[in-house]
Amino acid sequence: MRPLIAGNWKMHGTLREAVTLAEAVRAGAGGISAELLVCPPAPYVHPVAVAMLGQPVAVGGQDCHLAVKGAHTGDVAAPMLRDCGATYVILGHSERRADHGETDAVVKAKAVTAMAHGLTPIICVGETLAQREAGQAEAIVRAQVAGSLPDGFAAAGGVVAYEPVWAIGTGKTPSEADIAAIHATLREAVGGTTRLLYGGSVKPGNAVAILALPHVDGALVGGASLVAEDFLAIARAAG
Ligand code: G2H
Repeated sequence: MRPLIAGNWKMHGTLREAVTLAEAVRAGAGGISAELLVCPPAPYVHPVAVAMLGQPVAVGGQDCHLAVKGAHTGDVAAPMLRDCGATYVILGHSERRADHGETDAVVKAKAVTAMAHGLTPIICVGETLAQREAGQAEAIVRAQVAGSLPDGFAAAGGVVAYEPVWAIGTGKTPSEADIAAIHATLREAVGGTTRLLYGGSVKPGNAVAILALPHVDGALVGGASLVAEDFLAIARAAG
């Protein structure tokens, strides 16, 4: 299946920097066979989508509310993201689960809303260091998948990202064997058509090896996605 290389810009940058980064990704996207996606902070989704108009780079949100509208100060609704040009949304990132107490049930409800409003969800799962050291990594991701993915997820093209919490922004990554083991577990859980991304300290230097692993169908890239050349180098590593 066609790999997906997604950039999660998290809460970084000015508007000017976001548009400059988008333009640099756009300029380098020619000839890359992987599908490219950038997920800017919510206020920058529309200007980045405008910068990507007519280009082979998709734009996504980093979260959406489970309701489509209402009294939810500070939140962003799925139809708003779609209206601003997004076609994907990251859901259940461990930073959302930790900072906002998002449970599997909340993530699942958000995914239902996202899918109903034309957004492809990218649902994140992953274990903490304590859970890995306790030998629970596979059981944790299995439980998160069972609890977070709604009916119809595969048919809607939903994507799952395995992001071990202890590898996020730390420069540490699991061994290739450990990534392969979790991805094999995920493949068994979600079936053959769902793209499985690896995320957590993906850099140009480790991307070739990670993206070559079985059942790794792309990457969710944080820090390295803020540098266009690094993001594009990772995308080229997807083959
Ligand atoms: C994991 C990843 C992107 P980073 O959160 O979602 O971030 O590549 O900085 O570890």
